[in-house]
Amino acid sequence: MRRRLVLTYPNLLWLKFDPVTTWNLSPATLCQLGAVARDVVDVSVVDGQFLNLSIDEYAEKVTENDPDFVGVSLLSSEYGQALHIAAEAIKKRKPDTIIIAGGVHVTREYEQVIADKTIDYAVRGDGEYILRDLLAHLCGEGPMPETGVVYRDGGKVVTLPQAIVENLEDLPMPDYGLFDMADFARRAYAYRLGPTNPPELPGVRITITRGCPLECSFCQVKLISGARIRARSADQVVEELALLRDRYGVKSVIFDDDNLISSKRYFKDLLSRMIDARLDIKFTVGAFALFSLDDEMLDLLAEAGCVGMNIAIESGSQRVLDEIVRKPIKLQAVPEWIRKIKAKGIFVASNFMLGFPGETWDEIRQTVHFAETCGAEYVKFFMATPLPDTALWEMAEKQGVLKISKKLEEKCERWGSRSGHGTAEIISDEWTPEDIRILRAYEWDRINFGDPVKRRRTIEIWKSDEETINRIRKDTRDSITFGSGGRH
Ligand code: B12
Ligand code: SF4
Repeated sequence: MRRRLVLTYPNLLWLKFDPVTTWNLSPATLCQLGAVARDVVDVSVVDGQFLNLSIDEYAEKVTENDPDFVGVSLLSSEYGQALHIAAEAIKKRKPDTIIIAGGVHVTREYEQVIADKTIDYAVRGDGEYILRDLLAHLCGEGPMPETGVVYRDGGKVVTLPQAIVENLEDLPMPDYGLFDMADFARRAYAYRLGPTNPPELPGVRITITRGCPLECSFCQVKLISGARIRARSADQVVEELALLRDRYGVKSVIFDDDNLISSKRYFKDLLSRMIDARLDIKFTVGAFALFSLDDEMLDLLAEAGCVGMNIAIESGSQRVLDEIVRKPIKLQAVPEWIRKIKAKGIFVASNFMLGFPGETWDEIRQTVHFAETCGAEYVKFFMATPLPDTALWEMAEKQGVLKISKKLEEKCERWGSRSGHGTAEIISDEWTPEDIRILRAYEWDRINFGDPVKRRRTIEIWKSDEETINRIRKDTRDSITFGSGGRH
């Protein structure tokens, strides 16, 4: 008899109790893993977050069909604790379940993950083939994979090198049949649409590339996915979009890639094929690298159905961009690009970060001023949060301005249950993390919601209502006082 695997997301609301301000993850990752794992086991998917299951309900649902293996996925380390809660609850109900953990958090923090004895295997890096081969091994049908797995062997932890899928074109399409995608597409983003989510319901997230060759100091992507851009073929993407539309009624998507346009040729080719296929799917682009945009690409974007862009500018100070952030943006060119994008009927949101190591209070103020005046229709401020092993971490450590250390026990606390939006880890002679926390929340509120015309426009784009918006605003203000990490 074939053995059984459940692939699952824990519910991050166990740690943070506001469904409106916590990200909904895309089941595509689980469906992608399932599409390969089904070669060796029967697979099902439980998304604890989307179903908003309590810990008990979650453990019951995951174990109801008596699985042999449970694969728990965790995207970011900010919610690392959820993994341990999930594993403990599953083992309490069914102690002989083999728990395999994977995802970005596990890829980066595997030592901490495997230190928890309820977790049997941790997988570092791209999981598709490694999970399949590990399962085959555990079913007695093959050797232990040579990469990707971290496990205990007696008293010793064995750490194999990080895994990578060199050619994404070889992967099968995510097996969306493992999940009620139609329900997900209808409900998951209903609380707020707009440029950081799919722009219309039913809508889903999609990622089609992995990796980025750039060197932004705060970013962990190179460590997770490598510097080389790997992409699904344009034909595969068009086929997947058509399937999402035809089978699950999807009308819109957000392309959520690290840096979707770092290969301009690839991206233009994809857009042309989307146009030729007359997909009639609206889309937004999650973290658009403005410095790669050109007029031809902008025309193609508009024609292919792009209705919103979230552009990552990060700072309103050229010195901070060049010396600290290391992102190749020329601020001078930004307002004109925003004007051109808006002229195509594309909504522009923009991300900024505040409180970098060595940043002056005036430079922070300059960023707020730039955000307000650059033409973006919605702006977001994030607190510079150094992730371990990034250049930003090193910079902050060297300057002696890091509030936290890399020691495991402190990392557990740091990465365990707090959300980075509501915290800041950098100190300065000129400002405190609290200053940044307060500035961020109030300036976000003032710039986006102080003006009634802008407020109405945001409500319209989010397809939201006054009450929801006011609740998100209040959560964000509360995050200053209670440290609950409200986000926007
Ligand atoms: C798209 C994206 C999002 C999307 C959601 C994507 C989704 N999957 O639903 C949104 C916008 C919601 C999002 C939110 C956040 N994100 Co984000 N996000 C990304 C991004 C750009 C791509 C992730 C992705 O989908 N990749 C494609 C899929 C297929 O890859 P994957 O999920 O990693 O899965 C593969 C492997 O990890 C593994 N795997 C995964 N699960 C499992 C399970 C098992 C059992 C196994 C064996 C293997 C395995 O196999 C998979 C296939 O190869 C990454 C950058 C990156 N390259 O990872 C940042 C990134 C993960 N995000 C980051 C952050 C900080 C966040 C937020 C915390 C931001 C915030 N403060 O709110 C939130 C947290 C969300 C959460 N709930 O955890 C950081 C995480 C850093 C860290 N170490 O914690 C990253 C690395 C970007 C960065 N700044 O460096 N994010
Ligand atoms: S462009 Fe985006 S993905 Fe690439 S290094 Fe910079 S922040 Fe990371």
